Amino acid sequence: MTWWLGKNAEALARTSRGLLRTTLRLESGAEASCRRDGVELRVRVRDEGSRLSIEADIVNAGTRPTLVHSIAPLRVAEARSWTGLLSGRAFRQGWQSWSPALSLSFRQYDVPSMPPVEAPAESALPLRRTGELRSDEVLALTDAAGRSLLVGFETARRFVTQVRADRARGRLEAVCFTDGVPLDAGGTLSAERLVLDAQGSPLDQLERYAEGVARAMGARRWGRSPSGWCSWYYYFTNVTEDDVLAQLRLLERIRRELPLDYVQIDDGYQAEIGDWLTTNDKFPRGMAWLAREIRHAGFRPGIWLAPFLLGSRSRTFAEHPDWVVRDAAGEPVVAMHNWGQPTYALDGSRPDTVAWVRALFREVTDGWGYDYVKVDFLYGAALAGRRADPRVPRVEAYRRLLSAVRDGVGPRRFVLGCGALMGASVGLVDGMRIGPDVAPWWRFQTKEEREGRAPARRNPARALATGQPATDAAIRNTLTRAWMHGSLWVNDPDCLLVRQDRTKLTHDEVVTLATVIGLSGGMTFSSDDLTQVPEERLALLSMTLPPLPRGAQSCDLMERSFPQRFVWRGIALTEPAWLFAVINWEDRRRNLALELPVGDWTAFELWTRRLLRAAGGTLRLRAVPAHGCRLVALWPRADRPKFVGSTLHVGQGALELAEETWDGQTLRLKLRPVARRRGELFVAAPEGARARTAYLGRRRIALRQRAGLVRVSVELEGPATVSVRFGTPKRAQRSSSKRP
Ligand code: 9PG
Repeated sequence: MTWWLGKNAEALARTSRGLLRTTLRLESGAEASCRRDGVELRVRVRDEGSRLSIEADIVNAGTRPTLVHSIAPLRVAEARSWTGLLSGRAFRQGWQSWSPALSLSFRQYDVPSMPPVEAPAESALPLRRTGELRSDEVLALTDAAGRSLLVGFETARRFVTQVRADRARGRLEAVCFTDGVPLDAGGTLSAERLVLDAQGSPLDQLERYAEGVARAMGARRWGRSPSGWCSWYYYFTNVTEDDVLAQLRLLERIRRELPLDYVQIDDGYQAEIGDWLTTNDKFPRGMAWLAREIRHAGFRPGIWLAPFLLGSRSRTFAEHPDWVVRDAAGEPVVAMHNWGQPTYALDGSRPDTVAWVRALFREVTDGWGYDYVKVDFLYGAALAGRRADPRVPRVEAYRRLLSAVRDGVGPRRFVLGCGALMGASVGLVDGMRIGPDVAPWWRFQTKEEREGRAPARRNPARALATGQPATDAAIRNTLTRAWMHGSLWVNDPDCLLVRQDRTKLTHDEVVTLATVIGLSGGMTFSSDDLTQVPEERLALLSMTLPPLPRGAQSCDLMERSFPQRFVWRGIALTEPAWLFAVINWEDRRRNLALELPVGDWTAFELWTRRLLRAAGGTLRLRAVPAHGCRLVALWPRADRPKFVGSTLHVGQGALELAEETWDGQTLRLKLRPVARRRGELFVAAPEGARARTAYLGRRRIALRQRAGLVRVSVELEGPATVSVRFGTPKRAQRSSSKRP
């Protein structure tokens, strides 16, 4: 591996004894050190297969304690040989669930993140220049020549980290913010481990990075993503016990079509933020009773808490004012103004707060009976400020509290992190919200815009900028953080809203949301009043259930801030070889093109129910509606009739098709319904082949054929075989594809 980063690499540290600085050779086995006033910076470079890792320690060899402010295991300045990378594009993200994650060009301004999604570093000043991009934990760079480089911290046990690139200075820097923790004489403090990867595409590098973080941090592996219903996006804080019961009654009736695992009560049951075990009067029979009702109906109970926040009005805060993080003046640090009050952050350096969190979650799970906890607004515990024990840096304080959640919940129940730190949550959560909230509208608007008091601004940079609730931003992060899914945790793309009441989302926007959540393989939660949702919209939800066993990736992650192509790869004969979601982000209808992988394909588009013809390796997708999408299934071209898709599941065969056989005359499709029972199957017929009859089991069913596409409507009670008999074209051939 050539480390063309050049000769100008250094490592630096800021301590109370001053700045330590040493040059560093970027090759395996290299070591460097420097010393100042009894304090030493030691750096080691190691070969990790296709990557290099850099470990940096501060050793206090003196006789007095020192304070350690930051360690930069890598800074490269004026590296002329690679500055090309700083004129390409970079993938950047923020430190927590809601933070924007996207690629930007060095000609753009970085996204102006606002609290609570702002970059956490002490020097997170507003950026005033273009060409200066910052990313929390990991930055991936790529240039026009096709070179790429990932720089990322593989651990997040104690410290907040950031990677920064500055085109004007030709500088790249990876910094670990050590919060000024004291280091005693004789002590050692290690920075989080940094890795560099220059092999393959940025997406390869990000996937490898996720695997590295997963190994280093002991990621949990849940398996198939959970599904469920969540109260938040319809009822918000007004949710009542009766609302939940009404959903339960409906869910019991339609559980075959909507086989959801969990019914999750969100924000709105608690007496106060911090007073979790006291229920408000909208839940008169209490949360243990409701958990039993949910379980009795055949679902597993889930519940929301913001366990690291204390509302200023809460009894817990009144009784324990010393439990919160404070600023230099001794005032509580405000984690967020919400729920009509300031909320403060729990101090995780204290044994009593950690014990309180553990006991709280034991009660919610073992006591009340909840099997799933959505723990929200977690970033609060990692805010800068004064903690009781100054030796505990903020990420460590965060992890102590999150470990207490895990201890209380136990190893087998599901923990969903939300508003949560990314790397620092790995190994402690099963699922992770990886984007801003969805919303019953497409794009973020200010209050004035929503109320029609200001004209809507069309500047897309604004949509980039915020972690505020908006469906476009939620979808964007689902695409841009897809590489985390299955490695670090299961991704939570947030809820799928399909309703027609209380929403401004158009039909096309709902279809895009369903398609992206469906292909993501991530958690699939509904959050509507399902009693009000018309049948054809329930069908959209049903088509995403259960979640696919594997996730899709954004192949144009580094080309656009809002990726247009989300790609899922099939591995079995009953799966499409490829599934492509192609999204129109523009506000007007557009023709889009999809470049196909090399091969000879039959392409079926689900939402327009059409076979598409490739011209020169490109598919033309005509008149894709504003904010709409197309879902294209590619199958190896066959000279016989062939299943190409269905409206039973977005996976287009991946789940519902068990086996396909062709005996020269009849195509037999063995189906195993997973959720949706009533739908259409699509079969591509070669030239001249004419479908004559179709049967569902022994019962004759109607079929339609237009040009090369045969359509049959089915309603399945259970596993069943659909047979379509063809009037034989002259030269019938025998072939079949069976699962081994
Ligand atoms: C409950 C909600 C839901 C939701 C969570 C979280 O002000 N903010 O920036 C802000 C961001 C997200 C947010 C609330 C406020 O939503 O993501 O699913 O559980 O809390 O209050």
